[in-house]
Amino acid sequence: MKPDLFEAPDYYNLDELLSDEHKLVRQAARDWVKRDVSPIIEEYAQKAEFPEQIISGLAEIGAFGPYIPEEYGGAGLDQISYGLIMQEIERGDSGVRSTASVQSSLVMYPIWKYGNEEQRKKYLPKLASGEWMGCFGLTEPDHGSNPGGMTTNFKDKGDHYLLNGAKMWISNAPFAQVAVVWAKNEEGRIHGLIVERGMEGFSTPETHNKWSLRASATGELIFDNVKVPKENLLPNKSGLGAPLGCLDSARYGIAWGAIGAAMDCYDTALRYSKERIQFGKPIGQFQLQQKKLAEMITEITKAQLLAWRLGVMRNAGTATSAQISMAKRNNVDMAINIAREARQMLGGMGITGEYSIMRHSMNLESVITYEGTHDIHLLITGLDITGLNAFQ
Ligand code: TGC
Ligand code: FAD
Repeated sequence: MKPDLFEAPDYYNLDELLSDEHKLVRQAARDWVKRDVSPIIEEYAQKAEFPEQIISGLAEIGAFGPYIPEEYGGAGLDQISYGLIMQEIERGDSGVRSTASVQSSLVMYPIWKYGNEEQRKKYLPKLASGEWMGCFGLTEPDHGSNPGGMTTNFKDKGDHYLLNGAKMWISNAPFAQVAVVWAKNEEGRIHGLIVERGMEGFSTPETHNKWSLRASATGELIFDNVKVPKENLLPNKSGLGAPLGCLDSARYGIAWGAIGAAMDCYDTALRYSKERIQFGKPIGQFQLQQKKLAEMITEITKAQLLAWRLGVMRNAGTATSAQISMAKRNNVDMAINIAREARQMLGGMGITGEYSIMRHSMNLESVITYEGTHDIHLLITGLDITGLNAFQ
């Protein structure tokens, strides 16, 4: 793969909206990605393997629980810092950002928000340091966009719960020590349970043959009469709103992360357009190529403004779920379109692993599907503005 020459675009001087702390946090993540991710990620994506050696680096840049309080091992940062970290990581690879998103927003967040003090103290510091990795089991083979229909269930057996069912498409599953699993009790109410690797009847087979997020490990979670200790139930929130609350946090991070992937594609195409000579001049001198680049930077700038404003509202605690849906949907769509255009600008070279664009393009096919598909987020906006529910 070519050396990482990335230079971040900032067409509207948005750095003026950031604090010194934001910029420091972003720089640390950017430097780490250049040093520890860019040189190896193509090889790991090609061989469809998660590079486990980067876990400690992710912890060091604060990517595991950026906004979790320091008393639990988190970085105690604000929502904009969290977003900037996701942006920088996804600039390197969406699969690496997935690993961090799941650990932070889908495993640490529910333990912090819905767990009790013993659970927080037991799990959060180890998850923040990367000593333990976690995964989040919501999706099932027959229930993806409609998680409320889940059939994974647990029964009260007096001194423990008995868990049965299966989850599918679970990021980090093949190597996670801890799984936050959503299941229905005997009354059909959804609860979160912390399941640990090693519990009898719990297995995590890996999902192979992915053309997308190849450097992220995906798997199933199988529960065959798993005895879960009663103290592993998350006591402070139940119902579908509990997992959906975690998704709000992860979707917000993705709205920022997608900007990173788009920036990398734009920056690569811009540089290539000045170097590649056809018909005696750089291809960047042709109007059609300039149109692509001009539209890319316009869309990136709009997405940056959307993410920044959402971050301000998240910091104030006023962002709604529907506002988060709009940003996730818009920014991932923006990134996938830019990846496609940038790929064309590189001609044949664009399909090779010499450049990051094709990998981003394939990764973004997962990003536009997970955490709520493109169409599901549109329907969430539709419901919000009309008051009419297309899901019923
Ligand atoms: P609905 O009746 O609308 O809602 C049920 C209850 O939940 C509440 N609620 C929310 N609460 C918090 N945050 C949100 N975003 C919420 N959205 C809804 C709602 O108020 C209600 O509460 P209550 O108290 O009245 O019961 O539910 P529905 O069954 O009609 O479904 C709505 C729908 C379709 C929007 C929802 O199910 C949905 O978002 N579906 C998409 C599923 C999804 O995003 N799955 C993601 C799985 S995890 C993943 O993909 C990780 S990838 C990780 C990586 O690698 O980065
Ligand atoms: P379906 O729900 O079957 O949807 C198929 C199509 O139908 C989509 O186009 C959808 O938009 C459309 N559709 C569905 N309902 C409607 C409707 N009401 N109106 C209009 N169109 C509709 N899940 C986890 O729980 N944890 C994870 O860590 C995780 N990681 C993932 C990693 C990867 C690489 C991938 C690909 C997925 C991951 N997922 C995870 C699952 C992901 O969240 C689901 O794939 C996603 O929610 C969509 O569900 P589905 O694949 O079953 O598609």
